[in-house]
Amino acid sequence: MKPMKEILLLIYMIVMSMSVFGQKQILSVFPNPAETTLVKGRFILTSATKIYVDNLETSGRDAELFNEYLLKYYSFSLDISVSQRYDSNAIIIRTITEQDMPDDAYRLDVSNGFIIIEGKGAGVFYALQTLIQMLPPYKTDVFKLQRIKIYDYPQYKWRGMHLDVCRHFFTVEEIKKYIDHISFYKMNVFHWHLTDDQGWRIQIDKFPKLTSIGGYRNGTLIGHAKDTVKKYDTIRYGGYYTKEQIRDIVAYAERRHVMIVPEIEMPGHSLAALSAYPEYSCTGGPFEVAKSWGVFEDVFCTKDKTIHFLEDVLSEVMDLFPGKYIHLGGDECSKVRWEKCPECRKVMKREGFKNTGQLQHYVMRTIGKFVSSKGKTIIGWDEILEEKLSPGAVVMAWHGDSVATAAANLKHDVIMCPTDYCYFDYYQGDSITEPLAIGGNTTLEKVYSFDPAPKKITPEQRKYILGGQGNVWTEYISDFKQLEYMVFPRMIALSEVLWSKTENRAYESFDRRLQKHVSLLDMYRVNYRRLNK
Ligand code: TNX
Repeated sequence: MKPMKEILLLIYMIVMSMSVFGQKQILSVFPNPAETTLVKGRFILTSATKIYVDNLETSGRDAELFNEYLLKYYSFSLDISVSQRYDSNAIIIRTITEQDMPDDAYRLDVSNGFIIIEGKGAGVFYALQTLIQMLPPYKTDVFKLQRIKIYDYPQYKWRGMHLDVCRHFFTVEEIKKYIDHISFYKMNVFHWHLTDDQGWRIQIDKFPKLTSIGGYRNGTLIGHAKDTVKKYDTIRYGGYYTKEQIRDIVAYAERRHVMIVPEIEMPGHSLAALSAYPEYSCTGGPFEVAKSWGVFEDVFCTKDKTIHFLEDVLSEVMDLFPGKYIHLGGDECSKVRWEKCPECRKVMKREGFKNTGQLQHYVMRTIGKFVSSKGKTIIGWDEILEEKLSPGAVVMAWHGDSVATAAANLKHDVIMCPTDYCYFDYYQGDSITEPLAIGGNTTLEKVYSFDPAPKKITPEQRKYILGGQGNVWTEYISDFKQLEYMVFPRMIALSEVLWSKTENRAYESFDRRLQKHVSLLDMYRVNYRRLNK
């Protein structure tokens, strides 16, 4: 028998180690912050806690969003004011411009009587996302927060999520929710794929038929495009965003420090536009908005008339989106029609081209020049590398390392989204038990193992890798519930890959933190894929 004192000491040590374990568990923040120090003690946040900001227009707006969040999930909000003198029991928020701090960095100090937040750029907003993730996953009006010091900043500046709203349409409310999800994990780009064969989704005043005709299809494929017998329903399907709705969404995203990159596809994936305006094709049509998925042979003709049409469309698009980038697509363009088209032949002769592949480059370069003349930067899928890259074009590398390295070598910025790691339309588990998807197999662990820097890249080329993004093509994603299922939790893994330092990343710790984090997702009623226990 051990003496009583020893037993008591043993019990004390077990209890202490449990509480330390408990403290560690508290910090299930995604993406994992750069530097974290746990301090003994707690900060008690209640409805009496006050927020002091240095500026109502900048940090004040971030604080308001924090309040909206508190109100939504905990039914109370805090008093916000500008002040130089602080009572204790307060959150003090300051925007800083320190030169030696990385862009969008922040400090979050949950200390005795105060929570102090300092952020550069979007840093204050990010600090508040970290704080939010530390709050309890149930409704209460007393938060016992672990004291902690965090210094945090991103590794990559492009941390994006893409969404295809053409194959299936998502409402304004759903798009806003998607933006909420993106910004919650400190991601900062929403790549909005607005036009494709199966639907044109953006109002263009000069060409109203783009949406009235191109916005709707007369049925949709049932099952998989690879099924031997193709079956379709006969339900008219579609929708589009008005300019007013788009402006509203742009402002919504801006408040959450998310830049929207609109994509207008050309010269391929353009059947919806051609159904509305067949005169911009090679054959004159008629065409039907596509009901199935894949690559179609009817694409924009390369004649001047079509180029002018595209420029007019883009002028209206550029007016709507204040961001620096316009995505012009450029992927998967069939050359079959161009081969036989007298108008395309004329362009080839005039430009001295030997093959139709050069026409693809011609469209991207001509339109690219137009877009650049308006002060914007163009982005294209990596097929734009095939002939010659347009000046200043950013390459979205979906085919992986070799195209990315080639583009970086030419001193072009690159966004990484290789299919194997970043395609969230791919299966995330056994295709027999998962809901129908396009194919592939991209598990959570696989996404977590993604390294945005291509394998054989030199330090010089590496500077051109802006970051990466998850792509969500929606052929087999017909509603928001399924969208969340495909995105969660893989997007969380990607957010960490793009934000956190490589040395702070280990799958086991990620998995452990995630087990805890999902209780927050339950509170938000996110339809995430259950974790493997
Ligand atoms: C390829 S990725 C496409 C899309 C499809 C996707 C399905 C890219 C630039 N083009 O049109 O939806 O595969 O995964």
